[in-house]
Amino acid sequence: MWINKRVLSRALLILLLTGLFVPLVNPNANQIVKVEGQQTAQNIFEADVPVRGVYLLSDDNTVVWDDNGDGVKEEHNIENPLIVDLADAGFKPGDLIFIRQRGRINFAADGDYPIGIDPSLSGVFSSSNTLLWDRSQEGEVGPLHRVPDAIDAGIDCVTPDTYYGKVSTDIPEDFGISGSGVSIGIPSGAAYLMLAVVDPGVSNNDGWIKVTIEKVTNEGGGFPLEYILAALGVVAVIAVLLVLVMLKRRKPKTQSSPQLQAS
Ligand SMILES: [Ca+2]
Ligand SMILES: [Ca+2]
Ligand SMILES: [Ca+2]
Repeated sequence: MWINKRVLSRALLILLLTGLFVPLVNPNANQIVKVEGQQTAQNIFEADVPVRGVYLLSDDNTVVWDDNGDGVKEEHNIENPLIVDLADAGFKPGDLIFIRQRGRINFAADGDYPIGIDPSLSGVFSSSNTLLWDRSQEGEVGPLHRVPDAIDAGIDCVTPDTYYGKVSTDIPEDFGISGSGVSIGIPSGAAYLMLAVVDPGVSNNDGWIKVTIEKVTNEGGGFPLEYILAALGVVAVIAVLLVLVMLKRRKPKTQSSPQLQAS
């Protein structure tokens, strides 16, 4: 009878664990984003982040390498960052959004350098999509505040000085996106979000980066769905373990009763 209980409880545990962790592995398994740079029915926006894009002051150099194997080297320069029109993407000030980056980037396609996986990004909200391209300083695209309508949000991402010019690029309004992503509230007045890779020199970058922006739907919570599922999973596992412990404790009771009678 007890063995049956043990088998039953173990089976129950396995069922619960597999059932609980399937959504943890991929909570958006049914929410496949089909169109790049567009809003989906589930309010997930996905777009490419140009690997040579930058919204900060930057070196203005040209880097050449053969990126298509035809023996002819192509020129590469700094580019525009990803500029997300928040309203078009389905977001508005006051929304809590979860931004996640993934990608594979060669930070120095003209030389030997380790490949970066899911590289860190920085982002800045702005009331306009204005990005300044001031080339009055030799070898540099400025000014320091290239996003003149930047709106402060989140914890400041301290960005590195330029690689060649050794000039400070840091502005106080931007925030970092690294690791498994970041939750951030869209500040009042924001109409655009600019996103770019964190790198002292972007003109020699090759590879790809994709970003997803998801509206966090839980009201007043402030935690992404994944964290809630994980918390529920942990609670359920603890509950199952408690049941197992209770079942095990019953064993000596039933076995000790004949001994008591014998003595
Ligand atoms: Ca080529
Ligand atoms: Ca680089
Ligand atoms: Ca900064």
